[in-house]
Amino acid sequence: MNPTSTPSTPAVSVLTGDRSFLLRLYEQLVLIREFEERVKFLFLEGTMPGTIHQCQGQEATAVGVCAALRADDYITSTFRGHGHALAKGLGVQEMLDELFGAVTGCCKGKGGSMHMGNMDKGMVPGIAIVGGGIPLAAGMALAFKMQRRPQVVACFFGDGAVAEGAFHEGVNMAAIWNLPVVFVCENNLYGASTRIDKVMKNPRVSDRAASYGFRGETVDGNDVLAVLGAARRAAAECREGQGPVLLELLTYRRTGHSRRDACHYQAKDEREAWFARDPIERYAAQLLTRSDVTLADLAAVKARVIQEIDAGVERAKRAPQPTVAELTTDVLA
Ligand SMILES: Cc1ncc(C[n+]2csc(CCOP(=O)(O)OP(=O)(O)O)c2C)c(N)n1
Ligand SMILES: [Mg+2]
Repeated sequence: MNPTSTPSTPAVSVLTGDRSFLLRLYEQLVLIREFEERVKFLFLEGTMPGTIHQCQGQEATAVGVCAALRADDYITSTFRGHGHALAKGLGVQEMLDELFGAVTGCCKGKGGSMHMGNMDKGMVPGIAIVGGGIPLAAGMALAFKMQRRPQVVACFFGDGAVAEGAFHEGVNMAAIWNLPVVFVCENNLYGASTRIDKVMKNPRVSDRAASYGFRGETVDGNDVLAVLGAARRAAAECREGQGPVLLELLTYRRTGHSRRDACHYQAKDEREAWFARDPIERYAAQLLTRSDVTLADLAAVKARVIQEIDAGVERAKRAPQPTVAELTTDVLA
């Protein structure tokens, strides 16, 4: 294995790829954006409890990576996990119910926004400790390897996790044992309000892989097909026992770090440049270069998504809340 960075080239062509698969990717991107926008509204309106960390602008990282995985592969996520969850196949209803604290939520209403997950669908509930998912992913991958199961773990984390001790320990362990982990750094340039160049002398995250002896790659994280291609290559290498792989996905958070953050630290010209590279608009423009995809097709996808969310919110508002008797069930520590 050659521990160097390679430029990414999309493995899936928008012109020759399967139409329904490509439209499904579009649907997932739109679903994440619309879900997040609705959740923001519900939160600001005061209908929804708790706080939220949202991923508008980063949809292509979740969709591209999860589309490269199999149903029985796993992901680990962070406090910013709504997009990862939807992309891994969690349902709108179980997620909205969870956000409303209902017993019908994916974590029975006890996890909320920051701990979204469903083990049956291959998502470990979100881990809010920055970098906390990295050693855990290495441990899961070690179990897969020891049990000779052909599964892969994709471990999502932010640029803020890269300077944590957990990153070094988890990544190094995965490297020495060739564990099947795709480390996915969503580099959105900021850890809360701190810009990456204030905390990294070498801001190219994928370079770190070479120092541990495995392959790293920097990818345009706002190009869903580029992400998909890189993630497919990485997952295949992991399945062949040539893992781990580090993918650095360059992207941008359009909203504040959490809902109370007005995001004043992002420069106007920087925001404008990234907004012009919006992952959904870019992918829509790519899709429309096909003769068999029309604006009406894309509008129909969006209408379907909005309808699903509308119905989900109405049900979630009426979903049953846990009783006091359930306070200590499923509590392990
Ligand atoms: C170990 C640890 N330190 C600090 C925090 C507080 N905190 C929560 S999110 C965050 C910033 C994380 O930035 P990044 O990893 O880049 O993820 P992003 O928010 O950009 O998705 C911080 C410092 C935490 N949750 N865990
Ligand atoms: Mg970040």
